[in-house]
Amino acid sequence: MNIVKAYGDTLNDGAIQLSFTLPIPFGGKAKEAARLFVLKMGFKHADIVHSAPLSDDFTFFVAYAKTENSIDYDEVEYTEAVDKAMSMDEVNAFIKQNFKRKITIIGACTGFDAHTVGIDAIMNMKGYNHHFGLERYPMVEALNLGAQVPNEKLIEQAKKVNADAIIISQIVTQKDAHIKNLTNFIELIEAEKLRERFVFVIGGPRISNKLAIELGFDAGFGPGTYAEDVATFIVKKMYEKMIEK
Ligand code: B12
Repeated sequence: MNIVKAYGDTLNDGAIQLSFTLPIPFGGKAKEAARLFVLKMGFKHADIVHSAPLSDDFTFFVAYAKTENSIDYDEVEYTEAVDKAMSMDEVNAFIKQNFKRKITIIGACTGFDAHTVGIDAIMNMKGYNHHFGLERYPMVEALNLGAQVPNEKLIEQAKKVNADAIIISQIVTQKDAHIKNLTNFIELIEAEKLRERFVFVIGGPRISNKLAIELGFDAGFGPGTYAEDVATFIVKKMYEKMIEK
């Protein structure tokens, strides 16, 4: 057993920070309402440490609160898609050695989602936060279709270019739009019996490896992902599939 509690400034003090918005006008009464609201959630102490009007009728709050709750860390089950990412050079060497050809990765932000920055961070030449994107990898043919790409179009293009992996970005999660869209994608793939043909990876701020696997994808990546994480997963998965054959 490894029981852990939230840490504020003393081990096991149970202190946490919450932020939320209430549809009430800014002011002292609003702060008190917010404090009582936090206590109602079961927290022991609550302080509203910041509040600001968002409009005439909406106020944003930050609260510090304390909870007695704890978690047995040893009981938590979670597997990362990649334990240790290879560098760009290592990925290229792995591809040369094991596949003896360039691999093709096609990606898009699909459905109605218009956010391109996430998929660009992974695919564009310049990459993100000093980590080059897949276009920079000499042994990777990276095709970025951009945003608002229908699932059908991504699948059609993937078949056309004979891709090895399909990678999808989903940023908008309102009303579970990402789950609905990703489920639709997998249904299309299964209907066309393409599940074994490609490696499937998804990413976005609310995507976890666990969610990806539940939805039928091979792996999922969240915030702070770099191209080398995705590339490492893809080449290892391709290798695994190759030796299974
Ligand atoms: C920039 C931005 C926009 C720009 C997008 C410009 C563009 N060309 O992309 C514009 C102004 C167009 C925009 C529009 C909208 N936006 Co906007 N936007 C943002 C903002 C501020 C930043 C997003 C971003 O670029 N992050 C930086 C990148 C690098 O991070 P990332 O996307 O998380 O990507 C990383 C990981 O998630 C992961 N990843 C992402 N994709 C993939 C894919 C793969 C395969 C892998 C492996 C990894 C991976 O790796 C990346 C790098 O580490 C966010 C708020 C925020 N601070 O996040 C809101 C936000 C995403 N937008 C939001 C909303 C609501 C909208 C609109 C619906 C607003 C409106 N009512 O019109 C529209 C979208 C319309 C549509 N049809 O999609 C909400 C989404 C809320 C939700 N939970 O669904 C947010 C969170 C703002 C908010 N708090 O309300 N937006």
